Amino acid sequence: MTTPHQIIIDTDPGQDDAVAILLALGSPQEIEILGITAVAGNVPLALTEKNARIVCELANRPDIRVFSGCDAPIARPLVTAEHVHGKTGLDGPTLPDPVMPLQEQHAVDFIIDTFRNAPAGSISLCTLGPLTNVATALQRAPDIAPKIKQIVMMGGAYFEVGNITPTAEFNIYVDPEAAKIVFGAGIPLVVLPLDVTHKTLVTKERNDAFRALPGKVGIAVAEMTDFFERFDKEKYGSTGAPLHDPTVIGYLLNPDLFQGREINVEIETGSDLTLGMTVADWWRVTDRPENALFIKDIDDEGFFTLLTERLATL
Ligand SMILES: [Ca+2]
Repeated sequence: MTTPHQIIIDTDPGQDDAVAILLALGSPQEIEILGITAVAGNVPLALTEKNARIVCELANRPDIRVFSGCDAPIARPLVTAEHVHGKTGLDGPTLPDPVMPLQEQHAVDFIIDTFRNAPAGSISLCTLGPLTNVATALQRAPDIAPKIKQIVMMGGAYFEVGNITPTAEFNIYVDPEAAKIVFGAGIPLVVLPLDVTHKTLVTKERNDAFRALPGKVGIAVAEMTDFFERFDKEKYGSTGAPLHDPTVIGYLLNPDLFQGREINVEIETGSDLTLGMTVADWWRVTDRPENALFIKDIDDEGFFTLLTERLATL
């Protein structure tokens, strides 16, 4: 048996974040979660840290450590997405308030300490929200950069361009200064952009498959994906809601389900019109050095089979 991936999940739950966390919790052979760090994003921090604990308890894992992080982007006021995720961020199912405690340590300190105390290249960071916690950790402790095995992130877009503005994806748009720090840190990056997640749709058949799982997790996931489906179906006229963040965990579990290119990606922080754009040199028309594996395609059938299988174990 191979050693499991040791990971920190940095997240702003969010229904799709919740499904990503559940996929990781349903894969204990391959993934060991060292901690979950909450950041402000889809909803304010007080809700994202609470939602992270709600999700751990849904999976009967109150032992997972959840840390609260930054409540606002590095240089801008917070932009949230209640129009997609509902008022709580986890609208859809009715889930009890969490009993498990929040850790006392700040998420940024947890990230710094964890990497400083681990062998180089042993721990991956999985980011599912704005990059504020990670960038703040890198600013305060640049020595951790060479110790991070990789950052696998949901963020950005190239062919799909944008979802929160015509040219920007939400996670990058909310804290573009943070994204610029992360993309410039020399850490191996794997980017799961809208180009992938808009091919990862919860069709009715897939939603039915979640709902039919034994236990409360499958029903909760069906209700969560039902909720944000309303928004996306109306907006994109698609057959189901894109399941953004779980692709990050899917990549860790089976990278063969994904295809992309090593390219240069820069973050726009100066233009009002295109703020937060991921300027991805897909066609390699510049000499700028490669800094990310930018994923474009997914075997969505294979991914949903894996996801449903793992949720069934919870
Ligand atoms: Ca998210």
